[in-house]
Amino acid sequence: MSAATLIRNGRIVTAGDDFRADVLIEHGRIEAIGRALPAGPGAVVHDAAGCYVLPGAVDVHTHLDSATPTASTVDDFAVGTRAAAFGGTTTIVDYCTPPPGAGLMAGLDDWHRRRASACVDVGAHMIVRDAGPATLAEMKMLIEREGITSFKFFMAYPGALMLEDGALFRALAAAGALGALCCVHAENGPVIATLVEAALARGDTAPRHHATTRPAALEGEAAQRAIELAALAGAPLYVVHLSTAEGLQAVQRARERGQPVFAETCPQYLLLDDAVYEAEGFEGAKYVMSPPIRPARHGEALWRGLRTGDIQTVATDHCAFTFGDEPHGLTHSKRLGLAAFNRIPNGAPGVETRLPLMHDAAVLQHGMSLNRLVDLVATAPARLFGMYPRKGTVAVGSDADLVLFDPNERWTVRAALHHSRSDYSLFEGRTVTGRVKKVFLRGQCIIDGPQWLGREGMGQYLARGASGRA
Ligand code: DUC
Ligand code: ZN
Ligand code: ZN
Repeated sequence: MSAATLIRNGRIVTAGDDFRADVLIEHGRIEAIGRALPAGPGAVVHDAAGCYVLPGAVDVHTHLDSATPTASTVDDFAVGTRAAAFGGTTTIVDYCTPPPGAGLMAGLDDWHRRRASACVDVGAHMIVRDAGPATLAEMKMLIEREGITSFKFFMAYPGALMLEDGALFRALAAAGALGALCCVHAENGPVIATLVEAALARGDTAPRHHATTRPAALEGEAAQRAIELAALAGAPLYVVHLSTAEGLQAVQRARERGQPVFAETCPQYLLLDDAVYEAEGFEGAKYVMSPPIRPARHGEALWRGLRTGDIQTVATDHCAFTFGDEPHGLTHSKRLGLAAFNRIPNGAPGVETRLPLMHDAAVLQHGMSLNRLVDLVATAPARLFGMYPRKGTVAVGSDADLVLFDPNERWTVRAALHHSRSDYSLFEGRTVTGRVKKVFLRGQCIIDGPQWLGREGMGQYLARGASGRA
C-alpha cells in the first residue's frame, strides 16, 4: 500500500474555486482538502508555499507515434507523455488513426500496443475514414467496449482521410444516435487540393504556400457546412484546432441558436501570426501545420471567442516532427518537403508548453481569471470528453493529478531544454512568467523541478464516459 502524501500551504485553483488549503492523497486519490491537515505517520510532505495547486492539465489533442501521409510523428508515447508531464499535463486524449483499409478495432489494437509505454494517463479518439456499415458497427463497439466516446471526421485530404459530405452526414448521424461527440477537421479539402495543384504548377513550392493554399474562408465554409450537417444529423459537434474568425463566427451562430457545438483552439493560433512564413529559406517549414498559422486578425478573434465562452478548450495538436534529419532520420523530418511544401510533414510540437504559455498570455497579458485558465486547459476538456470529475479538478475522490505551479518564475522557451524529440519549438526564445515545479500523477510525484521521477508504462488507459456534455 502506498504511503499518504500531503501537499501543504498551496493555493488551490480550480475552474470554480481559489482558496488556500492542504491536499491529502491516499491510494492515488484526493482523500481530503482542508486547513492544517495532519500528515499522519509515514506521510510524504511537499511544501507548495508560493505555488498554485492546479489540477493536472488535460490535452485532448495529440498525435503520438502516428503515421501521417508524409511521415510518422517523432514522439512515441513514452517521450511525448513525458514531455507532456514536464508541462503539467497528466492526461492526454490521442488520435488513433487506423491505417487505410484497416478496421477501427484493428487500428485500436495497434494503438494500444504503442500507448503501453505512456507515462501519463491516455484515452483515444478514433479517426473514421469511411462511413460503411462495418465502420458504423465498430463505432458502437468502441463506445461500449472501449470507452471511446468521440470520433474525428476529416473534411480535408481528399483521397486519404476525407469523408465526402454524404459519408460525413452518415457518420455524424451514427455518432449522434450513439451519443458520441463528433470532432471535425473543418477545411474544404477539394478546394485546397485545387489551390495546391495550381501553386505547384506555378512553381510556388516554398513552405509559405502551405498557408496561401489554405485560406481562412475554407475553414469558415467547412465549419458552417459541418454545423449544418450536424444539426440535420442530430449530432453534437466539436470543431478541433479552430484557427479563424470565419470558423468562430460559424460556431457562434450555431451556439446562439442552441445547437450543441463546441470549439477548441491551440496556443499557436492565439500567439503567432502568418509573419512566421516570411522567414528565410526553409525555416517556414517549422510552421507547416493544418490549419496554418493565420494573419493576426484571426488570433484577435480567437481571444474574443475565449472570453465569450464560444471556444471551450485549448489543446495542443502536438504532432511533432524534426526540422533537421539528425539523429532521428529523414523519415521524421520536415526536410522531406524541401522540394515542395505539400510534402512537408504536417504538424508541430507543443505538448510541453501549453500551460505556461497560456498562463502568461491569458492570465498575465489578457487579464483572464485563473479559474478560466484551469477551465480551458483541464476542466472543460475533461468534462466534454467524459473524464470529469476523475480528471480536470481538485476535489475529494478525484485522481490526485496535481501541478504545483510557480506563477512568478520567468523563463525562456528553448527547444534545447524541452523533452520532445523535436529539435525546434514554435515558441523558441519567448520569455514567459509561470513555471511547472512539481507534477503528481495519481499521487505519485513524477516531476520535481528538472527531475523526472516517473516511469514509462505508468500511464493508465482511460475508458471514457459520455462525451459532448457541456
Ligand atoms: N489535423 C490535425 O488535427 N493534426 C495534424 C494534421 C491535421 O490535419
Ligand atoms: Zn485536423
Ligand atoms: Zn491533430
